[in-house]
Order: sequence, then structure tokens, then C-alpha cells
Amino acid sequence: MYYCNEQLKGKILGEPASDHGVLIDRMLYITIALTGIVFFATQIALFWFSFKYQESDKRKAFYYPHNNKLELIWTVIPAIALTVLVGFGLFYWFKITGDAPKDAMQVEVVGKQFGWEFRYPGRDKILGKKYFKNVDPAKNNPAGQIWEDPANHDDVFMEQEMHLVVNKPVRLVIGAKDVIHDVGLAHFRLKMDAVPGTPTTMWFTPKYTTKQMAEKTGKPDFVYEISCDQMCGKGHYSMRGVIVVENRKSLMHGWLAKSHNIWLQIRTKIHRLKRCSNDSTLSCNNKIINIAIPRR
Ligand SMILES: [Cu+2]
Repeated sequence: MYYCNEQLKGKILGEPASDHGVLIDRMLYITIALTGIVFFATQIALFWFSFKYQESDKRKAFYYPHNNKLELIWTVIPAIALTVLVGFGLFYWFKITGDAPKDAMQVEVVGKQFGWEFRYPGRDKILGKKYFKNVDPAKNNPAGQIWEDPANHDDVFMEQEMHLVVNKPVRLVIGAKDVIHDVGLAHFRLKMDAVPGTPTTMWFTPKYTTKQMAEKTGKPDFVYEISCDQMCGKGHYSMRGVIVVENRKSLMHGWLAKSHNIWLQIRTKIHRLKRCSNDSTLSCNNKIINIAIPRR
């Protein structure tokens, strides 16, 4: 396992691209080292004793059924070792799922059959309220946002592509629309179930931009991936999404500036509808038919 890991490390994932990823890798190496030593020691002992004390006409078997001291030793030592290993795991788990730093950006990630939806809180840094009965892509409301909540008006919605800022902590608020999915971030060494009706969270800090990681891995076309790590139906394999890690400036002035603010689109449509209400030209009538008005 160690050999495969070492051989394939650079070819598959590259070094961990998040602060928590470094800790997770360290924990895995400690676990593999400890269990590896125990594995080889016990297997060598097992085969050696079987060989040395195999059946022989020259000696008689010694009946030795029980030893309290031995039982105690081989129960207590593994128990302590496993407690330490599980303790590490729990410590990291509470860290990853616990409170994010105050300056963390927030992104809502929602899994669906078959893809990912991302919502950013906008300038107010608050994700607007939503309600599952409002979900209606045909009415330009794929996330089910409640438009009466002003916090929704600057939210940004995007599918299949998430943008993050390098060295800035990000808190993911994770959900699902239909069945259980799982946010798999292999390059960041993180994963978390996406459960309908029960939001889950985790936070991390990306360490390298996509460009830096492309240089590190030697792959010019490198992209961070978000995969679904839970078998969720026949299109499970097609849930691959892309994460772009960049610096704050290029995010604010590039992708985020051009991104999809649903409220602005709807507001523009409502204005157009009002303008068209006194206009009976053919083009205006066609616009009215195509407008999907949100519930207000
Ligand atoms: Cu899925």
C-alpha cells in the first residue's frame, strides 16, 4: 500500500492542496506506519512459530491454555495505540467541521442528480433564505431562493464550477436536492456527505492556485476537481465539477463580476414586463410569454 501510494502520489493527486489536507496525509502516514510495523511483526511471528514448532516425533506438545498477563498486555497496548489513532482522527474531524475562521468566505454547495450547484452570498456575506417548494429552474429559481429576503438579491448562482481564493479559508455549506451525494475534494483531501434536508459543513484553506498546482504537478491542463463520492444513480460518474483557485483580485474582477446573479436577471425581466404592459408589439408580446415571474 505504501509503495503504491509513493509511486502514484505525483501521478494522481500531487501534494495536498489545503491546510487540512497536510494533516490528513500525516495522519494516514502515521496510521500506515504503525499498523504496518504491527502487521509485519505479527505475520513474521506467526509463520516463524508455525515453522519452528511444527509437528515432530522428537517432542511432545505442551498444553498451555491461558495466561492472564499476556492477555492483558495484548489487549491494553493495542487499545492505547488505537485510542491515540482515533483521537487524532476525531481532533481533525472537529477541526474541519467546527467553526471556520471569521474571515472565511462562504459557498453553498448543493448536489443533485447529476451535478453541483454553487451559491455565493454576495457583498452582504449572507446567503439568502431558500425554501424547497420554490425550487423551479423553469422560473429561473434553481436554488429555491425566497426573493422577499433581501439577502438573496446579491447572491450569485453557478453550476459545475466553483471559484475559491488562495490562502483564504472557505466554509462550504453542503446540501442535496434529491438523494445523498458526497462532496469529494481529493486534491484538498476532504469529503463530506451532501444530505437532503440536513445541511453539513466543512472548511479549509486552499494553499495553491490552480496555476501553481499545474506547475507543481507538471500538468499544464491541471484542474482541481469536485467529484461525487456517493453512488447516487446512473449518472453518478458525470458529476465531475471544476474548482478554480485564484487570487482575490482575479476572482472579484473576473469570474465573480461576470457571474450569474439571478435576482438581477429577474428584476430586469420584471421591469421589461412593466414596460411592455402598455405595448402590444409582437416582440413585446413574445417577451411577456417567455418571462418567468418569481413568487412575490
Ligand atoms: Cu452524486
